[in-house]
Amino acid sequence: MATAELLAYRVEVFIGGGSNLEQPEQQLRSAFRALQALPESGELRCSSLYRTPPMGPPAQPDFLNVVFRMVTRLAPQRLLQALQAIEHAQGRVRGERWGARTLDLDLLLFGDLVLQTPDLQIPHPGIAHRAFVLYPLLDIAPDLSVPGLGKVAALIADISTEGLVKVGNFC
Ligand code: A4P
Ligand code: MG
Repeated sequence: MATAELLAYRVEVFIGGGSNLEQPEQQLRSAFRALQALPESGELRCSSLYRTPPMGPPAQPDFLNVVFRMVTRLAPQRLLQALQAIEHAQGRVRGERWGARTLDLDLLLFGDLVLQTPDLQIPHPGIAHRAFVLYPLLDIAPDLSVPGLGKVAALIADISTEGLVKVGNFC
């Protein structure tokens, strides 16, 4: 791996997983195994699993959502590439924005990094408005703050939980 793709230190990252096609729970379990196998990364943990109503076009199944936490030395762009490769390996087809998908892996937080580039924004821009991200994040890291936005526990106060169902433990 090129040096520019590796950091000199390990960073705690949070990754949002979502699926609403082709056995969503199995899709998320496969994603978990793929994250476990990433190089230069470890200490993988999961939030509870949630069933969530679709944000976006309404004529699509409910999603299952989970948030993964791990530490990694992969640089942000390298990690994004790895997440997109996992999506691709699980049959992700990029169609309509916010449409149904076998697997979506979003890089939510990368330590306290703030990054605004055309193909990668960290924190993920939707983070503050999405129950399907904030509730799993709170599960896995109750004291977590989002750079520039504050505590997850405070952000959640403004978010409706309508339709959000905690299915149970995931890993
Ligand atoms: N990109 C920029 N920043 C990031 C980041 N932090 N993490 C770019 C991941 N990708 C990032 O993403 C489009 C482009 O975003 C990528 O090429 C990457 O360079 P995509 O995965 O190709 O397209 P998308 O996912 O359809 O679009 P978008 O706008 O990223 O949607 P989201 O925000 O991922 O939302 N409803 C429920 N209930 N649960 C869900 O999980 N997910 C979505 C997708 C919609 N509705 C949902 C859910
Ligand atoms: Mg996405």
